[in-house]
Amino acid sequence: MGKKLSVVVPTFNEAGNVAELAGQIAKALQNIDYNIWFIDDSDDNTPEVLKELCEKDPHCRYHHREGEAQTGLATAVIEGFEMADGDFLACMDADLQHPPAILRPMYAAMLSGADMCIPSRLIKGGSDGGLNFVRKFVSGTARWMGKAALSSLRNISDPTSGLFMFRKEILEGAELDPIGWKIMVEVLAMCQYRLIVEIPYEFHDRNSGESKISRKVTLQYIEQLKNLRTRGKRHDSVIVTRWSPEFTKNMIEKYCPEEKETE
Ligand SMILES: Nc1nc2c(ncn2[C@@H]2O[C@H](COP(=O)(O)OP(=O)(O)OP(=O)(O)O)[C@@H](O)[C@H]2O)c(=O)[nH]1
Ligand SMILES: [Mg+2]
Repeated sequence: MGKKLSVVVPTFNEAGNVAELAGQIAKALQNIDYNIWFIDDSDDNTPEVLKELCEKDPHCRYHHREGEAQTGLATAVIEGFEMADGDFLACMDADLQHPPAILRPMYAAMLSGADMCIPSRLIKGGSDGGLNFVRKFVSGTARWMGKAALSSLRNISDPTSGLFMFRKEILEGAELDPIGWKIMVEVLAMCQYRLIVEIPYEFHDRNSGESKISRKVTLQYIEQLKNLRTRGKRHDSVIVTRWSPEFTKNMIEKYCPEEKETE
């Protein structure tokens, strides 16, 4: 029996990216049961573009939020996790910095028994897509701070990105607090899980549209880490496994082989 995958995509003014993203996800997830949940806070024409996309592509759903008490990236992702009906849930940015093709090996990792799959730019076969020095420094500092503050992040090579997949059940009973930008940090600290698989991936430049990251985000991250130091669960018996690119290919072949083209 196939497991269903729901990909949650938070969107803020991503009109130029969502159709391309949905198309690339469809290609990546051929013969896999999946849907995409766009949770949108845009103030441009993205909702109209999403409406049109959802009418055309039966895998897509969207929820546009307006006048809700809290908007923002974290509440969007958590709301998406609550609405989505997959056995496995994934979180992915809309701007194609996370290549959709990675969803297939992530799904294979989940079928192989992982509770969570965390792609990494920083292990053999991965790449940060040539980030400039400032971006590298900011992202390295965020990782270092996270690992210093929270033991649950220490064995994970790339714990601060917005790209991950997990079994829906790990959310049961976990109190996720929607502040800040780093939802995976929240999940790693607050949920219970045993096996994490890391697979390499290549990060890309934003496809179109603008970055929404701001100075406020840094302050919220520090607040989130302080908060999780007291709220976070203990994770004594977690196993983190790293797959090489070759092993990843074999696991796709074993768990979710791509359809061979027939004449
Ligand atoms: N629903 C919702 N989504 C948001 C919000 N802010 C950002 N996003 C989405 O969250 C994802 C990550 O935001 P980005 O601006 O790409 O942040 P980033 O990747 O850290 O920064 P860049 O590397 O500059 O792109 C994108 O899909 C955004 O559209 C928000 O307030 N609400
Ligand atoms: Mg981005």
